[in-house]
Amino acid sequence: MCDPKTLIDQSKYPVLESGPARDTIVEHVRASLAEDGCAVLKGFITPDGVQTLLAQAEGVSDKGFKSTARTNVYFTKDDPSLPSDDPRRQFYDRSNYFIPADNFATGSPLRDLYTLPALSKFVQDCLQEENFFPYADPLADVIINAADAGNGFPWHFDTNNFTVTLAIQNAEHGGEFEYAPNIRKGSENFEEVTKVLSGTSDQIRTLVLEPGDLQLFRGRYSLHRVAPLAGTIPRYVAIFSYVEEPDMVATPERCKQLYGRCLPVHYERAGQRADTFLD
Ligand SMILES: O=C(O)CCC(=O)C(=O)O
Ligand SMILES: [Fe+2]
Repeated sequence: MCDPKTLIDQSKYPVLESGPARDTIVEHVRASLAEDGCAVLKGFITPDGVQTLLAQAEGVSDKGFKSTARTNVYFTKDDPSLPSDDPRRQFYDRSNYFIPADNFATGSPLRDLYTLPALSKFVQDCLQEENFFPYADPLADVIINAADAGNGFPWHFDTNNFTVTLAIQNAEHGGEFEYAPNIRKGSENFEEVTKVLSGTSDQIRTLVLEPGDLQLFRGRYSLHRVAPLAGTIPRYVAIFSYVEEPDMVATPERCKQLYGRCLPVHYERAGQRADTFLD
């Protein structure tokens, strides 16, 4: 068992204790988030810390759920009543898959980092969210987004307000994080979504995240993707989820879609019995 604090480069990011240095970093992150909904803390995790997290990711790399289902930008089902060129009707393959949270036990580096109270407090202060709780979903609170050669994680809007990601390993080629900041603020803006999908938008920003970088991102309003990637090295990014209410878990439908399975808690919360649940 390692002390999760030692994974963080505290000389560069003294964020676990209050003081002027922490305040400066919080201000910087808030300014970036206000500007385009995204902030990156380069080298937040030390090189040794990255190796520790990579070893953990590699140990469970076969536990991901590789869904063959094609997804649209909104994670919704096809609606044949809409015109065929509507962005809601554009579906894409993906080569990413999630390694569910129950592969990251208490006492393991990734979960201990996620549950480090001072780190959660720092993230909350940066996001300026009054209602802020760790996700209570045992399959989804802290996961790894893994991607093999292929399409990556195609363009989408997140269904949650904010996401915290930690880059662990890059692919050999590609896998950049691309986003069109705030194009959904105010309206659905299907016109700009269509431009992004067809590669004609001039609003796309590209980030090359390095292992150890921490990213805070408001993905509900900014269309984003993990660009296609190539080579034999998988891309690994840890995703820390926080929500606005305590004790929240995903719906059984969402769980099945992302992880290929559910736990009793998902059915119970949905008021269903596991043996009678039909998807
Ligand atoms: O892997 C990433 O960098 C981002 C993943 C993402 O967009 C998501 O999980 O919603
Ligand atoms: Fe996303």
